[in-house]
Amino acid sequence: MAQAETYLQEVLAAFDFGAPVVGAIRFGQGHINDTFVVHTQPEDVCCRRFILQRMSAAAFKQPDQLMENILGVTEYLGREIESRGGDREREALRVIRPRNGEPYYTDSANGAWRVYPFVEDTICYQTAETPELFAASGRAFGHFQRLLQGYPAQTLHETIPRFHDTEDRLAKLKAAMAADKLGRAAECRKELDFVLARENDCSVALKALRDGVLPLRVTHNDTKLNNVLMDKKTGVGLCVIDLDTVMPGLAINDFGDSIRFGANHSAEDETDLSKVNLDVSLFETYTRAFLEGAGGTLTEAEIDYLPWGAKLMTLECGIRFLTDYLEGDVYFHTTRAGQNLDRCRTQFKLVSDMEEHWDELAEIVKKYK
Ligand code: ADP
Ligand code: GN1
Ligand code: MG
Repeated sequence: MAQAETYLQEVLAAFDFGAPVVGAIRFGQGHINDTFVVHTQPEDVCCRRFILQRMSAAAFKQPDQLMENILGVTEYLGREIESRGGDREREALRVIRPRNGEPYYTDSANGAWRVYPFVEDTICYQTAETPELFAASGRAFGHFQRLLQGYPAQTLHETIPRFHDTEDRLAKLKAAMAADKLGRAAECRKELDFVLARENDCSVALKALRDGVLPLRVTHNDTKLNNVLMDKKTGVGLCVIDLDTVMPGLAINDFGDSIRFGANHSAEDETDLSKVNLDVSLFETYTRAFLEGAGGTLTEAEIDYLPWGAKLMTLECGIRFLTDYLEGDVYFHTTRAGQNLDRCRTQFKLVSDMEEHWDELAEIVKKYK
């Protein structure tokens, strides 16, 4: 697919921003969509901004279904937030339809684009700079789960089939390894052995789901720290964004993906693994905040399985980065050679750390039951 920039003029003309557009530039550090910030110049204020995104065609095969989910979820969240006396415009995303009234715009090359108002006076963090910040994200994601507790899960489309099916992710890694399209497999032997030694782990959460131990819920499925906007003034986790993967899933995965990304002090693609360490106290901070935000939504079994959520989301993400590396970096955006392999290595380092601290993690979650 051609560079998103190629279609920008066409796409900008397809939306009514309510004022002249003065520019659009790339924005954010997401790995999946092409995100732009659009600046407009209304008469009443000096500038009003919007987020314009081309949804990743590699990740999302059915943009119509994806946008149906997002419209349903954002409208439901809006009503829940309003009924609790919150500010709907700042605490939830709102889809702005193109001039043709569809939920999104399809460009001349079949790219799918959507627009949201830019939520101003917020900060999007890439690392948990303080425990308070990490706690704020935990409360926001826990609360998100609580707000959507009554959402009719059966109406949601599976925007990425088998998204957190770790058994399937493992099978795909094995297939990529066998195909070895780019001759990169030899370089990844150590990483593959790491995964194979944990083959049985890949089934733990799925088995608990199959056995009825863990319930299926409406979950976010991509709970990185940079998918929640923090209020600049209050520091509160204000608005959960990146709703592309809201689908039926496991609450422990929402918890776990946040731990994977935020309970350490390094970048996801750090090359010096001595800097990549699980911060157990951040694990505790997040556990407390997430459960506080969820406000009694989680069952005792779910709380017991939280450390598994952390380990499996981290292992699975490493498996996905490794698979993408072997397949030629076709899924996750990269800015340099070897970045997906570096990302995989940080994930596996964190998995090892979690195993080392396993008893401590289990003790921590017990405290909050
Ligand atoms: P990706 O799936 O590629 O991660 P996101 O939907 O998370 O895409 O958007 C990428 C980045 O754009 C976010 O991390 C955030 O910085 C910014 N962003 C997205 N939506 C908004 C919004 N409505 N207001 C302000 N910033 C936003
Ligand atoms: C992607 O979209 P973004 O950058 O928030 C990915 C997640 C991964 C994450 C790893 C739809 O998240 O599943 O955990 O990268 N999102 C999708 O950083 O695949
Ligand atoms: Mg994102």
